[in-house]
Amino acid sequence: MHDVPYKFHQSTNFQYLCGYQGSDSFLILTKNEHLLFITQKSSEFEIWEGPNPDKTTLSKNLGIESINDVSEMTQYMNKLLSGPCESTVWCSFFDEDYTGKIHAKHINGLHQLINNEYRARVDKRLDGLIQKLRVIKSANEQKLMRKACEIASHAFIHTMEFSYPQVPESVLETNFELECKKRMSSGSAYIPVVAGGNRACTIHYIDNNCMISAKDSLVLMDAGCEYQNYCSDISRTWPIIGKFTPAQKELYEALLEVQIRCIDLCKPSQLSLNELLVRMYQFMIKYFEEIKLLPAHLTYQEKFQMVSKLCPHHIGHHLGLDVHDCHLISRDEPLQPGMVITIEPGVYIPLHDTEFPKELSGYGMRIEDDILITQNGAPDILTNQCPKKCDIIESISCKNQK
Ligand SMILES: [Mn+2]
Repeated sequence: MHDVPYKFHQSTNFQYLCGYQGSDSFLILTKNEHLLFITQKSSEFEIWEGPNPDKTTLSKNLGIESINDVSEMTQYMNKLLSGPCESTVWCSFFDEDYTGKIHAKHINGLHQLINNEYRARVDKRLDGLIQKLRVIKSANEQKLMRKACEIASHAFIHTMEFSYPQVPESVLETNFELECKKRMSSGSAYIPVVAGGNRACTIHYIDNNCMISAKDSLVLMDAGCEYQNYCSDISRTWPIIGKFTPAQKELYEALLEVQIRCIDLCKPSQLSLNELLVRMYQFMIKYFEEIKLLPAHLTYQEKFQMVSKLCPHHIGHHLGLDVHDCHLISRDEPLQPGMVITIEPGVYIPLHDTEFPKELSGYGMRIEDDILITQNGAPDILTNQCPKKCDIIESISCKNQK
């Protein structure tokens, strides 16, 4: 669209290192100095976009001594590189196809220096190193994440309470966001999934443009909010008419049992996200067999294959400034205190598949919480204010039946 403003979202690595919210900026950290180079608007643009930040206040707020204009950056780097210091330059902006183009006008000079003259001293793998820091949340980050989880939990309760048959999915989506914003969240952390009936089997269903009918029966919502740049990520499944059918209840309780057992394993240990995934399949075999969802004649191997089809996504991911946080950290890394991960088993029964009970055909369920791994071992469920027990879910979701 021509000439229409859009919201800027700061790069999360940049956010993590300095907290500055403006666009087109560069941060240089050396052993002795911290320098921020920012883009100042012309006075004509200040009328449209608001005043430039006051450099002294900015310096004080960010704890960075030196705030400069972006036009001075190449010159500074030239001086630094040609000086006596021979140390490596670690950089994180040469994602050539993407950042390189966006910032072309600022970094062309720098590009020349780094790709030619000083090439041997440059290492472009800074992102992975920053993620190694980001994956362990500080006490202050934990506080912000707890708040993001609390806000989203309350927004879920209000949205469940508000729901009724013949409500458009988009209205639930908007209701969730409203409840988050009422609590000073900046809004949804990602486009929520609000899926009635069989649409829940489409894992990334984000159209959210259908009416949820009584016949759809269940609604699956996967939503989270951002608070002070930190994300929460929750999934719940509830009956749109306020009561599960006996078959749905049985499946829901089996899935919840799987989720609770997996959360119990979220301790500092040798276990990694990938190992937790295997444990999840094992629990699914146990609890789904108990409710006779899995045909008894199958071998263990076949059962394993079947549960991995019933839940085609991973058990979880890291959570933080990004919803899928620290994607460069391997899912084989053991869990450590300070990590925040999601635990989100789901079960999606294919439509008209005669291998499964007819009354469950086409339904999808997911239960997702955000877990802080703690030093003392007990998993800290940051989203524990969001109800998930069957009877509580029913008592909340039956409140607004028309
Ligand atoms: Mn998630």
